[in-house]
Amino acid sequence: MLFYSDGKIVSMMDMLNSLNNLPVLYSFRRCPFAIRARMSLAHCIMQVELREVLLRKKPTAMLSASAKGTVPVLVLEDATVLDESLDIMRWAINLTYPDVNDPFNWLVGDAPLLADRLIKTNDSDFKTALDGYKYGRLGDKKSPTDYRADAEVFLGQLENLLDRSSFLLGDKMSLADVAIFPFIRQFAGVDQIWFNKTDYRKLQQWLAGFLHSELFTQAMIKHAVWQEKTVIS
Ligand SMILES: N[C@@H](CCC(=O)N[C@@H](CS)C(=O)NCC(=O)O)C(=O)O
Repeated sequence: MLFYSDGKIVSMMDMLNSLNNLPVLYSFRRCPFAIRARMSLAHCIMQVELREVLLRKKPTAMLSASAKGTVPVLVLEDATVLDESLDIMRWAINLTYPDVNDPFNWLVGDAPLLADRLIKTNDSDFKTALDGYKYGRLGDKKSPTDYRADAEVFLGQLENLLDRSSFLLGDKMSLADVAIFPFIRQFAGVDQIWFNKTDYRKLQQWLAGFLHSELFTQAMIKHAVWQEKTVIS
């Protein structure tokens, strides 16, 4: 059955979603930035209307919410737009646990500077090395193995931290773990045999723990690509 709503023909499911008035998350399943956002939303048991997009054919509704054209994008009920994955993570945690002072310790009260530094290195130097290793660059003087060696600087730092505790900043999972994990997963997947043979034993265990976690399983549930409705004017 189809309904007419806000100038659009919409399906029963869309109608129910709009009545529920959930925040809308534009996402791409494999994107590590979107994975970290979805894991945080799952951790906070936050319901959203997930709109799976194709990066080569981004929906107009997503681009009008955020012109920079990256996922994830979260559009709140009051039309506020969060288009940085870390902002989405922090928003979900602050909203869900405002009075109880971050009971899961995700915002790592005693080590926020280290968390920030790790995430910044992950999102800049490590991400550049990961892309060079995974995709290579045409006409680039550096080979994928050079990029892999660059990436190993960060892997070494993570291994040292994980040698001291089961998660990066202590014995509890924190925002830093969840923010960084999807990128390590992607790195390991480029050449799994090589990664498994390295001496990053603690990092391998940490990665395996996440890959088998309920949080990751939930974040990776498959969604059909969201179809934008035709506006009838
Ligand atoms: N700083 C952004 C980066 C997000 C980002 O770069 N996402 C990639 C996908 S993994 C993207 O949307 N790229 C645009 C494209 O490929 O067209 C964030 O943390 O949300």
